[in-house]
Amino acid sequence: MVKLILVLGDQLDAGVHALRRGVKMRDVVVMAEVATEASYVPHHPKKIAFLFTAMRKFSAALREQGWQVAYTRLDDAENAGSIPGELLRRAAETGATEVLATEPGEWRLIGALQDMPLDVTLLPDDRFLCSHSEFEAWAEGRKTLRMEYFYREMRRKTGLLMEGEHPLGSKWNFDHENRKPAKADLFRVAFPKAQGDAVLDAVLDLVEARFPDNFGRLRPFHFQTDRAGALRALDHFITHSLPGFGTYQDAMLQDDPYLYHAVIGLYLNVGLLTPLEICKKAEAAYHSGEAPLNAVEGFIRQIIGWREFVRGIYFREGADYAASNALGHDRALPGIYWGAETKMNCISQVVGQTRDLAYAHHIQRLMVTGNFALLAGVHPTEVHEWYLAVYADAYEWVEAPNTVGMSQFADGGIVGSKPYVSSGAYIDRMSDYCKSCHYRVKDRTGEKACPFNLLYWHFLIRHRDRFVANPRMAQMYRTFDKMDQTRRDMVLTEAEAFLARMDAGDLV
Ligand code: FAD
Ligand code: DLZ
Ligand code: SF4
Repeated sequence: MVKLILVLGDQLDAGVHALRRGVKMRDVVVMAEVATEASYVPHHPKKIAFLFTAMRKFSAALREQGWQVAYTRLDDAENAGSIPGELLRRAAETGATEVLATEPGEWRLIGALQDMPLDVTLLPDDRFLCSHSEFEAWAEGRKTLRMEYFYREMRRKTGLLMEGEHPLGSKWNFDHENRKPAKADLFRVAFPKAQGDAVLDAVLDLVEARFPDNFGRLRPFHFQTDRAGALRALDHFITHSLPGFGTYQDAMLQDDPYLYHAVIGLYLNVGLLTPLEICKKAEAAYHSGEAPLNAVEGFIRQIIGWREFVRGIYFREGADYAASNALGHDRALPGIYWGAETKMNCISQVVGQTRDLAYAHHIQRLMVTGNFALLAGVHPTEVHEWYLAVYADAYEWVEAPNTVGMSQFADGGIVGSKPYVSSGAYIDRMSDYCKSCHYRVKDRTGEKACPFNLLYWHFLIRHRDRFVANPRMAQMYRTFDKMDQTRRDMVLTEAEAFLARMDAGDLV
């Protein structure tokens, strides 16, 4: 009897579990552009266009391979508007009662599929290196879960950068050689821009008409939208940027949004690339002398370490994780995140880049927009929804642990051992933003004091009881305690005044 094979927008891999279990001559693949998925947050128009174009091209490739595909476009008159609705419609059309689905990357959609009046089998998403049960077994009995130890297990499991039982170069982690500031460099090879085609053009027109008010610029659109293009982007990164990846991983330059980053997260997260093929190419570049070990190790750690680790946390912590608010923060997300004018050059640059490109690299997300939201005490759910909306690579399983956990410390320390907060000094060291800012990064108080400096102390005081005994934060408290009382009072008063002005919608 015919079965329906569900392929979601972020499951565009011919080897995805549900497709492996289906029978070409018998089953019908269901793919659908639907309003619920396109609007559970106001996704960046580039993200929607990327996904719909990649879905359309993937469905055509499946047909060429002999699959029968029932594909629904967003503007089809019969579109039921949701994934369960589309499955029910296709079930009625074909007489199918069974659905094979690969587990979605979001509790919301898992729940919706489990509640359906059809026989739905959720198969493990084995595009990842670590299954839920393997993560559970690793986490079991540990007081704290730290990525570094998990990562070593993944190195052993994959054999990447290993010499027998030992890590290549005798160390697991080469980060002490990384994280240097970068200089504007005329010779950095530009990120390759994809050419348009008829499928993309039709989707761009659709997205323009249907999502006119979503934050973000739709055009120009340069992302790749199929596997061949994603492979080209990966090869470009391995050849031109991987050698500088580690050293400049944390650097930020206002005229260079990508620096030495890979810009492959969006392809990897939808299945156009696989984690192991990426890591093997990076490893090969080390062995052929094209990239140094500090770069290759650092890059591979992001993929088999951080990426798998945060996924493990998301599924281990359960459906309520994304709503965590351990620090009790309740400020509304300021308008500057949606492009309202600001005198803080770092925020203006990162939000502007996000609006134009649906991309910001890790340190921009963590130490500029994330840091500011945490210092200002913004409600973590609002921060989470913003990150889920604005980046082309954002899916809840990876975005929520990074935002709610790593960036906002709203999970109380499951992902990270201390909050990622810093004054303006860190941003000044790692970027060229402060040079052209209205505020003065060296000023701790006064009219031109950098708001990150004011809010940094404000945050430490607000949460003194929680963090004063944390050994990784003790130095911060000692520095504050050494300030004279008048200075301390002034910092707090000015921080309060800044927050009040921001809440009132004044230009800050
Ligand atoms: P590179 O810097 O070149 O790194 C290579 C790859 O490593 C990435 O493509 C990604 O697959 C992986 N990676 C690196 N860091 C992480 C990490 N912390 N967690 C998981 N994978 C990682 N990443 C997402 O894929 N989706 C998200 O929605 C997302 N939201 C984030 C929100 C916040 C607040 C923060 C601080 C980080 C977030 N990240 C997210 C992690 C990271 O910022 C992005 O993976 C990275 O910026 C993507 O750009 P890139 O492909 O150029 O990555
Ligand atoms: C993000 C997204 C968007 C914008 N639209 C669709 C869609 O129309 N159809 C679809 O199958 N998937 C879409 N997605 C991806 C899903 O939201 C994603 O599969 C879940 O969030 C689980 O990760
Ligand atoms: Fe950002 Fe402060 Fe530097 Fe201005 S001075 S760019 S607000 S860190």
